[in-house]
Amino acid sequence: MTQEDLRSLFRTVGDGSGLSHTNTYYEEELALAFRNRGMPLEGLRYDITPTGMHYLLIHFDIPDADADSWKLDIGGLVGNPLSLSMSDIRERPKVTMPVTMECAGNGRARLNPRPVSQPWLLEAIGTAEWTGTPLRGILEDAGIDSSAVELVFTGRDEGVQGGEVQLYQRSLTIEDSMRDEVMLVYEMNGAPLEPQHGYPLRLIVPGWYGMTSVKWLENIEAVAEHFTGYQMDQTYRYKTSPDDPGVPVSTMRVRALMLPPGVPEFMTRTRLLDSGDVTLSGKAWAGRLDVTQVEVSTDDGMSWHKAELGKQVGRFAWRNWSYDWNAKPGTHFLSVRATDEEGNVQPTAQPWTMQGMGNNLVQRVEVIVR
Ligand SMILES: Nc1nc2c(c(=O)[nH]1)N[C@H]1C(S)=C(S)[C@@H](COP(=O)(O)O)O[C@H]1N2
Ligand SMILES: [Mo]
Repeated sequence: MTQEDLRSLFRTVGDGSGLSHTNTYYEEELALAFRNRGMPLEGLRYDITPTGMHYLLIHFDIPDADADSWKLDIGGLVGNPLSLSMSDIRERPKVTMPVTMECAGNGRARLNPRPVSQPWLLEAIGTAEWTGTPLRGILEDAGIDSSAVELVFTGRDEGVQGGEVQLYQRSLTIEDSMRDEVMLVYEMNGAPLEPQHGYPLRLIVPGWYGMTSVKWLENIEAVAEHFTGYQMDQTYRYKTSPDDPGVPVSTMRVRALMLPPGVPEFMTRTRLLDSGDVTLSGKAWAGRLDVTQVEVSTDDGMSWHKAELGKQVGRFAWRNWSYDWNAKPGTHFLSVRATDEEGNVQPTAQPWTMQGMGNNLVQRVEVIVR
């Protein structure tokens, strides 16, 4: 292909006039996007996301923290309140588990109209090997009172959101907190947690969207009523209008992503690929459910073909998929969609909500084959 051919095939124009301008972004969203990086999609090639490529989401600031003086307090409706140091926690039974985590806002910026917030496209995802101790053992030692219905998890980070001064807090029912896989972790990918990922201690709730996995965890309180904090009742809701109380966001919806084939054009990320046989591949996950099917379309969603399911990285981690494609010269739109064991399949029309939560609309990858 000549330079002229490529210039006319790729949408980029020097002044940006060839770029997508269905969305214009506020500078504040850009600032959030710098703070809260995503996983570059080529990171889909790794079963375990390198720590520096795992997505980040931090509502306020990364707090100052020191493992030597850190204390986790467990109180409220418990028979035996505890105050644990990091060495107390490290002495407890140790488990390591790969867990796929996704931000509930992943896909938000692909909605139209776009909810203004952290403008994720598809990259708020990662799979890390987390090391820590099961929460359940600690709860058993604390002796949760039978009158308790939820645990409130409080991080050290403080800020203002929706006009409310708050610490980052989320709650979980006692039943969900007692599940075998829920962990208090102090290592990620074999190294101490980095400051931005919750050093020195965080919660990991496998299968749930990321907001549940409270970082910089300082306090667990057993309470007798549903906790109505900002991050529970004001946000992380599937709401369709301002006065709709909405439904709480919980486990991750089914989704597959494709490792973009070939090489990218600098601005648009449209792919350039040589014609011939190519194996398309990627990862798929479905919260606490299993992925039962992955399908690929190479004709912009007109027809779908079963992909081969590959290795599942862990009970609560994504699984590989692949599909062999004979790429013919021209422009193609590739898509992938997954189905979970309950028959939920990713939508091809946007699941619009006020806060842009749980948008698992299928990915669409533009590819120019030469
Ligand atoms: N204390 C605290 N915990 C938090 C958050 C936060 O802002 N503060 N963000 C949550 C959200 S919305 C997500 S998606 C995950 C992101 O975890 P990561 O940055 O380690 O990927 O952390 C969750 N835990
Ligand atoms: Mo998130």
